[in-house]
Amino acid sequence: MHQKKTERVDLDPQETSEWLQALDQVVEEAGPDRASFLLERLAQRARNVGVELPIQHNTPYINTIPPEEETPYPGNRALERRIKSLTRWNAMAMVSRQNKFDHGIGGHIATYASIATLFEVGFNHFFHASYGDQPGDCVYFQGHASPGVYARAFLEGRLAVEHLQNFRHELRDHAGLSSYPHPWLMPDFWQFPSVSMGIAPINAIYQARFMRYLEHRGLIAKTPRKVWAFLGDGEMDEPESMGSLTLASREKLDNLIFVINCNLQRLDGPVRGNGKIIQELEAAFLGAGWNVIKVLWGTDWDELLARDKSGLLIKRMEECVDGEYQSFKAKGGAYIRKEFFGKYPETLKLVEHLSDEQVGKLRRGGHDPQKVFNAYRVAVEHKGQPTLILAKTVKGYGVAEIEARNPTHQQKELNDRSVQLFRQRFDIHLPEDVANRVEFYRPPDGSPEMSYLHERRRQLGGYMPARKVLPSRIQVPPLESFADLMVPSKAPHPSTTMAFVRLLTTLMKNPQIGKRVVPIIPDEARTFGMESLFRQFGIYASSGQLYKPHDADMFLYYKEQQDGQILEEGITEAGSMASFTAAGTAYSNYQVEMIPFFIYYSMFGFQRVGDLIWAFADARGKGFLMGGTAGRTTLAGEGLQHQDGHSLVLASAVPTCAAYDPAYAYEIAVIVQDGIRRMYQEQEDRFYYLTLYNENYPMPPMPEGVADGILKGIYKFKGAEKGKSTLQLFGSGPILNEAARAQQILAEHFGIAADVWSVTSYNELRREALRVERWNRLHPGDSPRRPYVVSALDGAQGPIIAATDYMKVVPDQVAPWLPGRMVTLGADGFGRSENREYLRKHFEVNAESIVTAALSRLARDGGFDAAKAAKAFEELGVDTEKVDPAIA
Ligand SMILES: Cc1ncc(C[n+]2csc(CCOP(=O)(O)OP(=O)(O)O)c2C)c(N)n1
Ligand SMILES: [Mg+2]
Repeated sequence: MHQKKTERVDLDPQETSEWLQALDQVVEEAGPDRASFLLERLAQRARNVGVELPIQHNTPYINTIPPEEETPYPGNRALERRIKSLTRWNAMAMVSRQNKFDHGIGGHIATYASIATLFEVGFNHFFHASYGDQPGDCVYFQGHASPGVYARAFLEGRLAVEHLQNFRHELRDHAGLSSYPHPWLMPDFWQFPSVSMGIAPINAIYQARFMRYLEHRGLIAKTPRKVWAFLGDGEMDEPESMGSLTLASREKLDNLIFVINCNLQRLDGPVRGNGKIIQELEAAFLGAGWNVIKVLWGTDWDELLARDKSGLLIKRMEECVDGEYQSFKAKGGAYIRKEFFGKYPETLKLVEHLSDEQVGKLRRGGHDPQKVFNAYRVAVEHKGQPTLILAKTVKGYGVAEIEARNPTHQQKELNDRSVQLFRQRFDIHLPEDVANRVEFYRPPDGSPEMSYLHERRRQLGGYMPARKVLPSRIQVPPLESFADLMVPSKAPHPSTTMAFVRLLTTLMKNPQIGKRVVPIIPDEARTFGMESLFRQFGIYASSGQLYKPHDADMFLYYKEQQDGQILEEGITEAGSMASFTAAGTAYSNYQVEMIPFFIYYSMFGFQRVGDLIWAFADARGKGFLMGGTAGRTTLAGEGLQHQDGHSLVLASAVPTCAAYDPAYAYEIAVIVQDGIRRMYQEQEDRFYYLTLYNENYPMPPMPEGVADGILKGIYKFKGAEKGKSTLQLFGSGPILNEAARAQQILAEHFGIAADVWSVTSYNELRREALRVERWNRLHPGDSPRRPYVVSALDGAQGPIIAATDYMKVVPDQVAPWLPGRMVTLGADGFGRSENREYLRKHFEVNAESIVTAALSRLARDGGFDAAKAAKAFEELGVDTEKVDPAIA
């Protein structure tokens, strides 16, 4: 970065003046575009001949669109103001009333107060609910501005008074409204969960990209559809908010518009008290290749700026920091005159004809429909780049005693005087009794404002937000389609990862649903042996392949194509999860059912991007998360940061996520096939997490009659070969092989017969058992039902030893239903870079450890001689005094 050199001496003022005159002349005669072209060429030449030029990523602190380039407002400003004022009223009333009746229930007034104009101009002129028979724009509403969105839906007649009265009371007799946008709680209304800061920006970027993907692949019609994301300036602090900006510019996403509500405050205080958040964001977004439009000053400033011949007004605008701008609004007109305009006699003079009240009301750009409209118009028409609109607003705008104050975010109630002032401020005309009781108000049907409001929405294709789901058009392929996963594997040593890749290929070739499959990979395809998919299905690249790949003459070359099916996301689990979200909710946003598979290092899923997964569940997302290189002892050589032993624990926390830990190819086939049936054919709102391992071992054929057990979570994999078994061994994933080996050792060396069970999902077993238990609790008079895990084990004798490559708490989930029977072995603690043999010994999950646990347990129960057990430990090479891996 070059330093800005401000201290330079003008060595030849005459020459300087000639250059400046020449520039003035070009602007006058050929226009600003020509001048800009010439300057660009000059800059290029200067760089070529070694002149150092400062890199500028900021424009002056004024509106990007000059007044002369604005078009007149197309709507009826008076009626729109009336609608907006009523929306403000109802939003304020909703929060304020609720806190009176149910103190502390929460809600926000100040945020919507600042964003109202930004929403309303959109609702009246830009947000398309549909494009002909095609779904409309995707609008991510700033989450905690939800009262304003509800208030508008109420005016539109889509919500009743009872809904508003039950804001944040979902559990009352009349269904209420959720605090924030939650499709899970309001499935016909909200589309995009947005209130966890940073989730909306990254999801919006990948949504816009996925829209292009669907268009390029011919799965949806091309429309002028946009993705609008309304974000907070404080929200931009989150790494997720800004982390994917260059994807949007690289992909030329001119279907994407960010609107950042720059009220200069976050929760505690100013966003950048000592600086200017708008300038900071402008530089970052311009640097990232976005089109940036600043909307800082309202129309009443145009005239002041036009008269500012000294240039001191702009200078003053530039030198004030946000902390000062906040004070100006908090302290009012007289203070602004003194502290802002009063700095220079020239600027003070500019406002001498205005009263203090008028000075106080000089509007910021984000509160001026004329300025906002023009910014949106330019953004919508802009080609080749995503657009950022930086709209300067006031937090708590128009709410007397909280405007621009530090605690404004938390303000939930207004006293009578504030309500009175609020009404005056926005000319809110209401029947007196309605106003006094702070009640909700909707003007009668047929009134000019109601007619106008409905007509505007009719023109824009309907009401928003709204979430729609059409009947399913997906027919799941029968299990037989995956026959090669049901028979002994041809390859001598496959892994479950390889089996999955075979399944995915089969699925993608399926003539009915193959095109709906979206493989998503964060730069890990070779790790999972998926590179063969590159050539077969192509990597999505919006501009095709602009180079000849070096491996073009090879069979499996790196093939990028415009209608490629694979999303190769690069090293971003967050970005991949955002793609997974766009794909997994396409059934409702685009009415196209897509089946995403996101394949990643299992360690970097729930742990790394857990909040995005949570939002995915809220959005009723569908699809398959595939946690590759799973297992704390199975992923060898990578060590502590890579070896996952707890993603199944984290997955158990997500209510709609069914998590499985399969051992064999046929188990994967059964789970995925039934998953597609349930999610798509039956339209259940759920998704799947499957672990995939890279250990190579023979895949057995599918035993008869086990499909139901695989799906429910447990089935008997291998009964005792000889004699009646007195011991039960549970295994999952590759550790099932250790259980099988333990079965053999026990039989051959100790004459103990044991059964081996494959536990595909402790999580699902537990959930089912909890459901059954709850039913029993609520129906004490009826004969009790039995959880599946209990009935599956009918007749199975003796203690249970459960071994897993995950934490012990995973099997322990079913312990309450197996009273006193279960001993758990699992991989608690930090991983090591070792090989599998040593890892399994260290974590005590190998066959020898399983045998040890079994003998120990039998010895304690009196079923095996304790002295013999101790001797057996020696033979098995067990160090009874070794360090506990859980704390090592
Ligand atoms: C990930 C996350 N962390 C913290 C919060 C709590 N929170 C809610 S709103 C808010 C401040 C938001 O400030 P800003 O984005 O500027 O929005 P404004 O209300 O000023 O428009 C915070 C910290 C959250 N919702 N999400
Ligand atoms: Mg803010």
